Amino acid sequence: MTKPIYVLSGPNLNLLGVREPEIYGRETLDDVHARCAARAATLGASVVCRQTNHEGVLIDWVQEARTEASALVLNPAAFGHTSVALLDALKMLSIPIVECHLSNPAARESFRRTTYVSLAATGVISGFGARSYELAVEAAYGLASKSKP
Ligand code: CA2
Repeated sequence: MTKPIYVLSGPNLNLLGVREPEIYGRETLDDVHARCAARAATLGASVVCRQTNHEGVLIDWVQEARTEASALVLNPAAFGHTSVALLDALKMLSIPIVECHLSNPAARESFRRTTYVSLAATGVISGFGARSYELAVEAAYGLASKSKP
């Protein structure tokens, strides 16, 4: 696999480890990205990890992933519950998409039960804290290897 796995995170996740540790854990996003890089390295793969608070920037990166990535791991954060534009961008990808959440949105407020991103995702990993990202990288790698032997 020559192309990297893109690991993209949405709004407010830059504050990970700073607030609400009871929900999101104590690790920072840099720690999470380091976990992803380490997991990818054990698989002989690589990751490109980015975070943005801006919907248009996230959509630009999803479009970039269409040609530059072997698979996409996406924690859309709140945009997952609101953004049809993000869903439309994801639908243009033919690479595997693994939706990833630190918490389990289905066990939280009712407005978190609608996730537009899930309509385009190959699979979803939620509720394992920072480990959700590692598991998502592993799943993305497996799917990408299967689709492009
Ligand atoms: O569990 C997840 O990963 C979420 O995607 C996180 C989003 C939330 O809107 C989704 O329903 C589930 C919120 C991200 C906010 O990030 C924070 C980080 C540190 C402190 C407070 C919020």
